Amino acid sequence: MPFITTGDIRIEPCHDKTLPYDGFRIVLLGTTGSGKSSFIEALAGANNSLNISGGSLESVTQEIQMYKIVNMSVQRTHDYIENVYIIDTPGFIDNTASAFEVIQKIEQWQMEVEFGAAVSQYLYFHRITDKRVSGSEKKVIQMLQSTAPGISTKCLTIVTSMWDNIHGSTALKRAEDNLSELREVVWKNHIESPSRVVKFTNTNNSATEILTGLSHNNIVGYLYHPYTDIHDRNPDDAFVPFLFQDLLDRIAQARGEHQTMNQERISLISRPNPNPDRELKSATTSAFKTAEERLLRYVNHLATFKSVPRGFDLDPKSITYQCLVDITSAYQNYILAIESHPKTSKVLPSTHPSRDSRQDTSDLDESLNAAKKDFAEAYNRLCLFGPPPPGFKPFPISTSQRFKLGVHRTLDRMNRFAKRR
Ligand SMILES: Nc1nc2c(ncn2[C@@H]2O[C@H](COP(=O)(O)OP(=O)(O)OP(=O)(O)O)[C@@H](O)[C@H]2O)c(=O)[nH]1
Ligand SMILES: [Mg+2]
Repeated sequence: MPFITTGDIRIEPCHDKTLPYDGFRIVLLGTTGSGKSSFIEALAGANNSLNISGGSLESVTQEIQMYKIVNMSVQRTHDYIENVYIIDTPGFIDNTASAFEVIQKIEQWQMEVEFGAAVSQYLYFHRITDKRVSGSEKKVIQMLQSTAPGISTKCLTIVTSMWDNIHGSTALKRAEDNLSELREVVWKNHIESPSRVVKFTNTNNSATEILTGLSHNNIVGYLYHPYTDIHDRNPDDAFVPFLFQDLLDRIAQARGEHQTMNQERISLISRPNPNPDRELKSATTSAFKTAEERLLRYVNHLATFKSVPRGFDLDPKSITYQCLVDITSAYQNYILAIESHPKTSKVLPSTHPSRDSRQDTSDLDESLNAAKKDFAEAYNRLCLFGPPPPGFKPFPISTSQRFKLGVHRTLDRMNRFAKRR
C-alpha cells in the first residue's frame, strides 16, 4: 500500500517555513467557498476543529497555510517513508484578491519554504450543487488547464464538495449530471481517468479515502511564476492573458466603486447639516478607501507584466496613470466640496454660532485636514510615476494650490533626494 495510516488522522498546522526535503505535498486549489478548508476540517475531525472554513469567524482563507497530516505517510520504497502535508490556498474569484495574487502567493510560498516546495498532487475543488460551472470558474479552469501551471494529468484530482447537502431526487439527479459533465467534458483531457473526479461527503472518512486514493507517483510540479517573461511561454497559453484580463476587469470595477463612493462622500458632506449620520459617513469613507487600496494593488500588479499579452491592444502605463489621476482628482473634488460648505471655519459668520454649528465646523475642519493629507499623498504618487504618458495632460494644479494643500514639502524632499542620487 503506498499510503499508510498508523492511527487516528490528526492535522497539525506548520507554523514555520522549514520543510523537510522529502515531503509528499498536496496543494488544494479552487474558487472561493468551494470547500478547500472544509476538507482539511473534515480530516482534522469534528473534535479538533481548526476554525478555518467559511462557517467560522475567519471568513475565507487569505494566506497559504501548510498542515502536516499526522499518522499518514507515503511508502516510496520498502525502507523509505515520507510525511504527508496538505496546503490550503486562498480561493480564486474572490472579491478582493485577484487570480494574479493567488498564484503569486502560491509561487512565493514555493520559493520561501526551505528546500523549496515541489508539489506532488493538486486537488481542485468544485461545489457540485452549483447549477453549472459558471463563466468565471470556466476561465479559472482554462487557466489551470493551460500548459503554464505545469499540472500534469497524473498530479490532478477534482474533488466535488457539498454531496452531504443534497436533498431530494431532483437535486441528486442534477448533481450526478454535473459530475458526468466534469468527468466527460470539462476535465476530460486533463485527468488520468474519469475516476479522478471524486465525491467528498464532508466526513473524515471521505477525506481520508480521497487522500489515500491519490496517485503516489514521483512526479512533482511547480505553478509557473506569473511574471516570468511572457515571450518564453507558449503563445496559445491561457495562463497569462487570463491573469491580465482578470486584473483589467478588477481595475475597471474598483475604479467604478471608487468614483461612486467619492460622489457619495461629497453628497453627504455637502448637506446643510454635514454630519447627520456619522455611521453612514464612516462606512462610505471606509468603502472609498478600500476601493482605492484595491485599485492601487491591481495597477501595481499590472506593472509587473513585462509585456502586454497577445490579443490586448492597450498600454498598461496609461491605465495606471489614469487610475492615479482618478484618485488624486477624487481628493481634490472632496476638498473643494468641504471648502465651499457654509459651515467651514473660513466661511462661518462671525456672530456667535450655536453649539451644533461649532461641532459641524470642527468636524468639517477635521475632514478637510485629513483630505489634504490624502491629496498630498495621492499627488506625490502621481509625480513619482513620472511624466504623463502620451495623450495625457499634466495634472491640473496651480503652484499656490500646491502650497495651500501642503504638497510642496514632500515634493521638496523628493527633489532633494533625486538630486543626491
Ligand atoms: N455541508 C457542506 N458544506 C460545505 C462543504 N464544502 C464547503 N462547505 C461550506 O461552504 C462554506 C465555504 O467553505 P470553505 O471550506 O471555507 O471554502 P474554501 O474553499 O476554503 O473558501 P476560500 O477559503 O474562500 O477559498 C462553509 O460554510 C462550509 O461549511 C461540503 O462539502 N458540505
Ligand atoms: Mg479556505
